[in-house]
Amino acid sequence: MPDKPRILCTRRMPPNVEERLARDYHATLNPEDRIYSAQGLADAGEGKDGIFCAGGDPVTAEVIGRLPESVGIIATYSVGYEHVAVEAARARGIVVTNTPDVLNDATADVAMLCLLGAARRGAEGDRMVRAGEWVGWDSTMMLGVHVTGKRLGIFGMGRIGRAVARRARGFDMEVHYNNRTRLPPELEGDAIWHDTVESLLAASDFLSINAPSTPETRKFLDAERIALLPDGAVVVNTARGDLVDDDALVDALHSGKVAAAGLDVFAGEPNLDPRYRELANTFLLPHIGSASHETRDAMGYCCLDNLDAFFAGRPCPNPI
Ligand code: 8YV
Repeated sequence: MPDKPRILCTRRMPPNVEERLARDYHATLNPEDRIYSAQGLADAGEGKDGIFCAGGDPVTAEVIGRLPESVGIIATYSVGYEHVAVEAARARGIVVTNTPDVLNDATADVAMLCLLGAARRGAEGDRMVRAGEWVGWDSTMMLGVHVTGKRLGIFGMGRIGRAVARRARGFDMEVHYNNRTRLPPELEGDAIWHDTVESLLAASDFLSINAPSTPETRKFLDAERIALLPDGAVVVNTARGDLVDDDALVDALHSGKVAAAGLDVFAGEPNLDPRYRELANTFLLPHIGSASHETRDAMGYCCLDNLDAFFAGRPCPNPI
């Protein structure tokens, strides 16, 4: 290895992050923010010691198989890592790290934005004002779903789910959750545990999806499960789009079974199912859960801390 490890950074990063990366490493940056194909990524990995990648990059088993022996670490600038073939990396002795914790608050804030935006018709109101269609007060104009006192079901009570729960308590919501395992009392607080998804859904006037995308969770919210929600429920997704069966949710939004949906993530994003755009009862954001200045810097520093530890021969703080 030359004097400094050689790092491929697959995406343009915030200036503070690129500065530290360029200072401490032989960094191959991506100022034009080109999106790497699998082939391009494997080619660009030639002669590198580490990969600094991001969500959506195709870090497939094939790409990992083509990386040179010198690559010892893949640090993903994301908490989710479904885009990285972790088992293939492990088989080659490549360490994979992610960025947990630093984005809990920012993502939970956006979950509340989606929850409120959907319930209180934020996008419709904004469109009305901008279009000059707001003609005056009316006692039944733009009535939405009341939030206070309602039950919020959280599917996936990990660090982000718990940050959503903290915020929801501030809105006087009753928090319910389903998780693979019940939380210890100090983390559970007054949240009500459900041992099945089905039981959680039946108690979810609002449903917030906060679980990772895994073979078990994909399309978990399908027509059968939507039928279990109380009529007029509000669905919020800030986790991954593929946890939702789009046909089922679009049907439910049309019928009113689901009163509104606040979505920050979509299957196939940015090419989301176009029917969401046509529905008045959707509040749609372009996957900005972690997009605050502080959080995006912190995510970058987290990747860099993992790289620094790895190349110093220390254990990485966030191995997967
Ligand atoms: C990122 C995310 O914006 O961390 C995640 O898993 O979904 C987002 O915070 C994105 O994946 C960037 O890598």
